[in-house]
Amino acid sequence: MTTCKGCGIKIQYENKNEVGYSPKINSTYCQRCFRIIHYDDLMYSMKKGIPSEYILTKLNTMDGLIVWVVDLFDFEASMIDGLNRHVLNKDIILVATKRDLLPKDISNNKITRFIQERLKEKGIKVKGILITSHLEKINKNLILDILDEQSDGKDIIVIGKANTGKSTFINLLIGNDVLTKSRYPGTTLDFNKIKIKNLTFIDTPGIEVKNSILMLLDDIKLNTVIPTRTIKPTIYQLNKDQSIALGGLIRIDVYDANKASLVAYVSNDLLIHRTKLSNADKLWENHKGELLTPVVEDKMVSTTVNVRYDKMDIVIDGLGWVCINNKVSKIVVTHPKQVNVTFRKAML
Ligand SMILES: Nc1nc2c(ncn2[C@@H]2O[C@H](COP(=O)(O)OP(=O)(O)OP(=O)(O)O)[C@@H](O)[C@H]2O)c(=O)[nH]1
Ligand SMILES: [Mg+2]
Repeated sequence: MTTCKGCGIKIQYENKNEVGYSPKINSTYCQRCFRIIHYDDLMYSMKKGIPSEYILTKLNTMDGLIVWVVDLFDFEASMIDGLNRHVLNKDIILVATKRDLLPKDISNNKITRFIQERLKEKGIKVKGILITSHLEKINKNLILDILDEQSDGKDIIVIGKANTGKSTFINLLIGNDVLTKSRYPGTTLDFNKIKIKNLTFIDTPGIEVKNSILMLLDDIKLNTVIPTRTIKPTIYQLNKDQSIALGGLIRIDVYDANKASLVAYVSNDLLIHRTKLSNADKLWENHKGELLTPVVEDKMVSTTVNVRYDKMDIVIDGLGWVCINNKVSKIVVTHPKQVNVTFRKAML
């Protein structure tokens, strides 16, 4: 059986419309990977990733070191509840990717402390944390040495939610884009073994992300919300009652602000509008889909919160987060029903 070098799927020559198709006998890549790599053409989008049961069941038949890849920009959506149990308590090294998207003036120590605290709250135990970025020159050999030591001769199984950067991370260690990566979730289709020096890595399909805004946006709209460069935080000073619109996707109403500050960490291609709360209903009624864009077709629901920390993040899976300090009495977040919103102690 030949499998595709890019995505791990079994190559087949019969059915054009099924995954794994290749028109050429003896190809090393399937047609879909070929088109993603050479033309940035996705052909068809798997979007959500593979159901987690398939991946976790298969994982349980394997032995090895788990490398768990987490996207620093989309951290909450990267979490996997009960991870230690799911991997039958194998050792886990956490690799936090996309460091380049976060502001440079924040130290890696601060990010590491945030991760440690969040993992503690989630009850997830890992043996080590590595912070990486595909844009920075990483010390490949150092990382390979660490993984060599930790894996103790066993396979290194790279897992995580869809689109967190698993295949990109392995490519960094290879020093070449052998594995297929793409900006859409659901790129890797099956377990895919690859040797780097004396180590055996296994790339795996991303575990499906169910409640992310990325699932609701078409490919064109995705380009507005997925950041491709370091985020420049957008800062607002708020007084009295104010409303902030993140495109036509999220509305944040702030009550009784008293020199409050609100900082948005979202793609700089996403338009943000601030208005007096008393004008907000009209703005949404008249301009949703025009001035307030992009929009998704989903029922909008509201959640009311009080600020529980000095600084609190309102995290929207797939979109980023907004940090607000406690100089407000109440916040109402209106968001698409299917999208997860988390309130956490500020990350940065
Ligand atoms: N800015 C930034 N983008 C990254 C980084 N690593 C990966 N990406 C981007 O994230 C997207 C997903 O990368 P992949 O390597 O395909 O992610 P994956 O986890 O293998 O995805 P699936 O196979 O779908 O589960 C691509 O657009 C990458 O270019 C990084 O360090 N920084
Ligand atoms: Mg992949």
